[in-house]
Amino acid sequence: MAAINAVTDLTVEGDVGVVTLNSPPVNALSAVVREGLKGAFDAAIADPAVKAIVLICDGKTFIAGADITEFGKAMTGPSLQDVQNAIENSPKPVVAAIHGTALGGGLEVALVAHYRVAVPSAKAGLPEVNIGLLPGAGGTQRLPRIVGVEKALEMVTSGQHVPAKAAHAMGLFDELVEEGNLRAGAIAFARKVLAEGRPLNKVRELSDKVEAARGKPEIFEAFRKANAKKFRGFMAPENNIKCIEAAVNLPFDEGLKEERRLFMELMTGSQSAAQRYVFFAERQAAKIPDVPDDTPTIPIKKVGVIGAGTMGGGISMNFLNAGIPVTIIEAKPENLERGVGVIRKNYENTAKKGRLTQDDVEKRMGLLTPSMDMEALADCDLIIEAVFELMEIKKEVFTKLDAIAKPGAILATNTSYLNIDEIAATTKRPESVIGLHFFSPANVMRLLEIVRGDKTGKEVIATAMKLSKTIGKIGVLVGVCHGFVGNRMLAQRQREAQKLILEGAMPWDVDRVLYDFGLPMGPFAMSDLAGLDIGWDPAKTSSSTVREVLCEMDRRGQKNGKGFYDYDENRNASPSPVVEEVIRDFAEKRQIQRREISDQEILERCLYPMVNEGAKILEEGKAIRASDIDIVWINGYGWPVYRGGPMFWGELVGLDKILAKMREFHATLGDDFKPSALLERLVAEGKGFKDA
Ligand code: 3H9
Repeated sequence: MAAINAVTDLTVEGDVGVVTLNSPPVNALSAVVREGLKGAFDAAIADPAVKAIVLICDGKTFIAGADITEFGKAMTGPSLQDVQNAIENSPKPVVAAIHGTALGGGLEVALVAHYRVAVPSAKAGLPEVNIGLLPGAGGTQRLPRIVGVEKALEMVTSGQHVPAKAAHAMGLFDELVEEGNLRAGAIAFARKVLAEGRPLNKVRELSDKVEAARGKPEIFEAFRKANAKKFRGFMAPENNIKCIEAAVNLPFDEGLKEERRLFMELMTGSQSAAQRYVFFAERQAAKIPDVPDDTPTIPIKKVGVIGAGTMGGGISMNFLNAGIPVTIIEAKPENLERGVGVIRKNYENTAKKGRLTQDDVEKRMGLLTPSMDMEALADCDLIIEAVFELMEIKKEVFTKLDAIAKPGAILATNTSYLNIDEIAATTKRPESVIGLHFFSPANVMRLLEIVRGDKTGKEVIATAMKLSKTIGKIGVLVGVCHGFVGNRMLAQRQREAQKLILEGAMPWDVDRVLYDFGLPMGPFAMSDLAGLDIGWDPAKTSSSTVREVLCEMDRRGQKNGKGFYDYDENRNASPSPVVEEVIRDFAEKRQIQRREISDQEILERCLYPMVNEGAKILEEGKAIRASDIDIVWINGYGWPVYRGGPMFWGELVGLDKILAKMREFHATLGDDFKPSALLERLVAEGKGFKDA
């Protein structure tokens, strides 16, 4: 065995040279990896004993892509293209042996090999779109030549990881070899290639699949149209599509040039910078400075959920999906029955769409035990309360739980605003109490705000963080404050939106500006969707807000066809002249002089106070780092990922610019705009949030 460099070996086994790469954690194509690969292939090609070459990786995966940490820095060592040229132009057949995930640049390396074999658990994909990029090493030109234009479009714009079986069926993998036996299987395959005198297949030379789509621009137009909603605001999907178009319409080398051009356009733009930041921010969120990775965790084998309403049901589904039994509690039989019925209906609907089998539905429902007796929670390892959002009720539940739950069980509350410490104080085990704030719909939304109380134990925190992964969520640890991170910042935006409609804007102006910014919907469309009458009490109403007035007029939102907007029978919204009148009248009665409000002011008024509030949250230590706040907003509130979250975006705008506006608003509009001390300090010192 010859070591080529610190991460690459070349072993000659009879007539086969085996190039082995070992660069943890994911064999990303860093400078040292490219150097090793180039050296190993040059050596294998020069060695007369070697007749065929296998490329294989140690560790948990084949090459998972370019090294994202190198992006934006000066390149050292051989380029990826140098490596690819060495492989593709090798006069000896090259077989890529794939396990784990062959992603991005990793798959692009495999695509210049003459053959690809994989174990059944392997996956392949071009996920660059997820970091605002496109496959920039020939992937967009080679992939459609193997899998055809439609599948290539789907793969590059979704970034999906295609399982080995499907990859084999579409010709991406030439052969599947026995699990756990990749090396021997790949060597045997290479010998078969030699014995049968098979050709040196070069994907770049294939043309039938791309020719089939030539002169058919309608394929691309239809694809763009079908995905317009999903791609809204993103630049990368469009550039990926253009590359596939180039593969169809241009000779290979010209197509490569176009791919390069479109790649660089994305690479130098702010969207990819934001999405790459988010990639690392997500992983960073899992790291808690005072709760090290080796902190023991509590095994969660059984979960209890109190409340079978929308939240309780959605929360339960997460655990059932992960194969963890759930006991769900409701006080009234009809509510229990309805809650369980909704869970079943949700699963049945998923099954109808073909995303679950009937068997899967039954398996999940089989893990659910409905009960009206809190005592049934005695053997649960984790109990999550999802009852009405009222401190007195929560306290009552926790007092009971304290008496029922087994020692060491985690007692969690799904409160979105309330003080966890106050709730924990009703028990004799505050160290076991934690907030698990799920976002509605709880079985869909990826965010889990994990709220750490004053006394919450480290094992409990470590368990909650681990559990968030088990149920496919991204857990972000936050501290106790009103509304925690997400809702506390949301309150800033909501307040300004309400003020703006009295000062001169209309609800649809505010909504349009925020929608165009990239949010899924504005605050007023959101209120209509949720129902204006949530929390509205007809007995106590006093026309004190526009919303109250609308409720008094029986404008309850989408559900009865009128709210801030008017709705037609298909729930299409249009601005409501009635609401316009209500707002004007409301403002007049309060002697608010209405004026022209620009889109820019709407944006600044709604979003700058959020950045400012984020700074206060950081300053108070309620979030560990600014990037955690961004992860909350992207995954819980639909902040567009290509804008990197409010804190990243704030820096992109310029903290000095935000501070100047906050000061201006503070002088004219009052204390809602008081700049945070941290913002003041960072601007004075010319620093960013990461230095906070
Ligand atoms: C590309 O290839 C461009 C080319 O087309 C063109 C070039 C010209 N780079 O996710 P995990 C780190 S773009 C650097 O927790 P898992 C990650 O930060 C790339 N670092 O593990 C983490 O570090 P830490 C296209 C990377 O098992 C550690 O590895 N490829 C990279 O849950 C473990 O990661 C992609 O976009 C990287 N490329 O999932 C694939 N990847 O421990 C991106 C990971 O310090 N990667 N790290 O926090 C993934 O999707 C997942 O990491 C993977 C493993 C599925 C591979």
